[in-house]
Amino acid sequence: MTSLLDRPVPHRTADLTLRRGAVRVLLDNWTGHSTVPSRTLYPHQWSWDSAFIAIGLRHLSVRRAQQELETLLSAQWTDGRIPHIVFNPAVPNDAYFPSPDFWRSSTCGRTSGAPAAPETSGIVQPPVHALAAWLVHHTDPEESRRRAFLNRVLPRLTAWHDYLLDRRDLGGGGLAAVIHPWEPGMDNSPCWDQALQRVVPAAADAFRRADLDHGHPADRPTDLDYGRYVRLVADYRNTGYDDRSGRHTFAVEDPSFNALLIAGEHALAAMAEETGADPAPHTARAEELTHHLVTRLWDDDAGTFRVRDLTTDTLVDEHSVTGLIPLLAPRLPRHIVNRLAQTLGSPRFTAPATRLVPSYALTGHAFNAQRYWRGPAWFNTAWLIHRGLRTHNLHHSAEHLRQGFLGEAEHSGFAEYIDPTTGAARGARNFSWTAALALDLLSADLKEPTP
Ligand code: 9WN
Repeated sequence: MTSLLDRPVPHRTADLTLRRGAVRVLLDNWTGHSTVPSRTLYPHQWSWDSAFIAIGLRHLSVRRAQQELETLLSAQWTDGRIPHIVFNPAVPNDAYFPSPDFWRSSTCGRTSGAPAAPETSGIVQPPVHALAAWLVHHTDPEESRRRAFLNRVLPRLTAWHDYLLDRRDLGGGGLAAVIHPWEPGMDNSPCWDQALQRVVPAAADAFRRADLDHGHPADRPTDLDYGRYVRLVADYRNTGYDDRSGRHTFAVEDPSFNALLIAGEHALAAMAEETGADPAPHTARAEELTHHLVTRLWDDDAGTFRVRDLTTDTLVDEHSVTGLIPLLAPRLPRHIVNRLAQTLGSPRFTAPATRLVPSYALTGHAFNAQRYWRGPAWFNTAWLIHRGLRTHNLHHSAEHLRQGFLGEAEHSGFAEYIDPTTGAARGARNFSWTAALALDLLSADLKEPTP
């Protein structure tokens, strides 16, 4: 343990304090084979959290970062899906809702390929994993080759992307759809409001929220939101988590989710090349996905990518951080990059009290400075936008964001999110991806290749 804390990296005292704090969070939240997002609010393993966490952990221990990803991948279903939660059997059922006995993956998910153990959720989260695996490999290629890390994870990551592109192309336009607001990872974003209106909420007495034992009600989704989340899970579960059952009350194409898939395909191409396989299918897929993303979700008048509601086949008229994250896509046309950079610097997303990017436009009708994904600024989306800015050589803006990120991560006690109007920390503290990504922005080799 001490050896991890004592690795030399930054020289400035402030950087050293930040690094020590971040390492402490990651050590405290490590369970022995993976990392919980938060000891209180989220006591299991989450999918996209683990990818972000591995990106930070690699600076402490490449072995531990590999293990983080491989623990998650060991819960993959045979249809290729990576579940959004892998439950720790040692944690009591009432510590988090929905608990394993609500999802019932090992029984209800059996025909879709859920493992007999561990218990998992049945939905997914954004595909950050291939990018994470490539970055972990790149940190110490020799160690990675010695342990055949890429040879083990590449087939699983490929199956994951195949699942998304085959089973989840619900709109038939070549993009992956999400079928629950938890899937894009931005649970109560105003982008889902229109589609959620069609969902009949489960009765309030049919479930008990555990999040309010730890989180403030003003910071969290409402009871009405939860009623709808529960209904959507129960309906999907009752089809055996079958994507081909044909009936999805909620189905949308999310720009950020698909941009991560594009970045992931580029990462798979790099990994294929490294292992002597053919990268061309992945490069081709990345190109196609970029084309579909622009064709289906780009709104040139608004200067942002939009969410497409598949029930009405229309673009959702909201400005959210999800519309800016496609900056990650390396082959995005230059005029779109320029428009996105403009939108990012506009009053919609330039907050008075944070350099991070608000989750929803400050000027939007549904803006709420405290409530989760309806305004607060998050560290993982800032990291993604930082990476996107660097990908397109917008180094000045990237550095501005990076400096803000590091200062705010430390001052907030590695908060889950920030009120963009006051700069106050909100949600959980000692939050794993905030610590991990701070460590990454402190330690990352800025020459690191963009796959
Ligand atoms: C539901 C774990 C997860 C993140 C999500 C974030 C939140 C869960 C919840 O916490 O979602 O998956 O219970 O609110 O929205 O992005 O992965 O940190």
